[in-house]
Amino acid sequence: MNDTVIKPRAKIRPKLERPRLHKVLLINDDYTPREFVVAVLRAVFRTTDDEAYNIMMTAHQKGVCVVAVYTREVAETKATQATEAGQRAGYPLMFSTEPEE
Ligand code: TYC
Repeated sequence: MNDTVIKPRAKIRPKLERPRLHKVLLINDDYTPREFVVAVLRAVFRTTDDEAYNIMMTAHQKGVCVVAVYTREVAETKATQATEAGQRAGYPLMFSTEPEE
């Protein structure tokens, strides 16, 4: 006789935390031409011309503007690429990242 009872096992579904998102910030400076900032925003962050212009003007007027939020790796890569584009052109254009909340 085989009295082994096989209980249906509940699916194991560990609760996974969503990865924290990081903001990419555009910092104003007095030297980088406006059109250059717009071009970098379009190329690296894939914004439209209007979005890029509004982000650039917000940083220009307030000193800093949030460009977008991504997972940490993507945020850091894009901030570095965008900052390096400015450096290659001889401008002090600066992007940084910070974790959200
Ligand atoms: N302030 C710059 C100028 O007047 C333009 C600019 C805007 C530069 C935003 C950087 O993050 C920036 N030419």
